[in-house]
Amino acid sequence: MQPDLRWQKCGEFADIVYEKAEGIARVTINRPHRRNAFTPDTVAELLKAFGDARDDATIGVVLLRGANPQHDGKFAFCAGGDQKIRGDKKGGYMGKDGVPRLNVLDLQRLIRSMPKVVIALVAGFAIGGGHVLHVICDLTIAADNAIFGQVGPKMGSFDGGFGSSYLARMVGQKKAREIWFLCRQYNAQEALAMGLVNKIFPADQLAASTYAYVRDLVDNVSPRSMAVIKRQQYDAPFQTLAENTRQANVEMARSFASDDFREGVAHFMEKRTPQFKGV
Ligand code: 1HA
Repeated sequence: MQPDLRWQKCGEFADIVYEKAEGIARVTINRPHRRNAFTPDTVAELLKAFGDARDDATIGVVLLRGANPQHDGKFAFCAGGDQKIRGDKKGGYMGKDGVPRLNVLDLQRLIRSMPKVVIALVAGFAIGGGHVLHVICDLTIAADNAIFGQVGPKMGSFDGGFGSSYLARMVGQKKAREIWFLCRQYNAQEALAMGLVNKIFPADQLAASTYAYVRDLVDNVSPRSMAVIKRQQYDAPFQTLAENTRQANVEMARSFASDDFREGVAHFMEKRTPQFKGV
């Protein structure tokens, strides 16, 4: 397959670009001015695109990536939740309609449960909720400039569902705790060594190299077999994680009322070190 596939744009979206070509769907988060951070509106669009790809019998593989390169030449897959629209009251992340939503957890569940192979293409930063998104995907292909990490606790936030438990099953308990507690950043080679990514390609060859990799999946793999493998081998043991995710959702809604949550966004906006009080 050539990288110059004739991508057909599907639908009109503000924050994402959704395209299809030759059995592949491609979803691009298109908010480069915020390192492709997502709002509830972005996530609503992602849910729509992923829902369409799930239901389209011609689609076998879905690629998720961030728009690149950015205004300053840097790259980002996704920097997580948009800190600039985190409400200052009890609501957490607020969409344009003023209603707070945690719909990224719905997106996580959709990606895990859909009977299609979902591949994260990570160039640059996969940080916070953006890191969780690539963890949730079935495969991750990284550019050699990729940077991975969680930041939640530094922002008075967390992901107590798939983002914690699934990650721990992927990289092991000690490493997962280090990732969440210390909030360090890891390069592509470190991510490969801990089992976070499947392949690394040079950034300027990411698209072309990925297409060859994906072509094999689209042309030579039975979609039916793949769907059953995804459900039984990988997801069946994770039913409890889905329940954990639901509980984490409740905890998160509670924590929106905390001082720490407000301080998490305040220090980021004011570019200073945080002063958390644990309340
Ligand atoms: O906590 C949750 C959730 C909780 C409950 C349920 C669901 C959740 C879902 C998600 C999340 C989270 O994701 S929490 C964590 C949210 N993410 C962050 O706090 C990351 C913040 N960003 C950074 O640490 C850095 O920007 C970076 C390591 C990704 C890149 O650094 P760099 O290259 O130095 O760029 P920087 O200058 O910081 O950023 C470029 C522009 O993008 C800045 O805008 P500017 O000041 O030029 O106008 C910056 O503010 C903006 N930006 C970057 N990340 C975000 C962002 N704006 C809003 N939200 C962001 N996440």
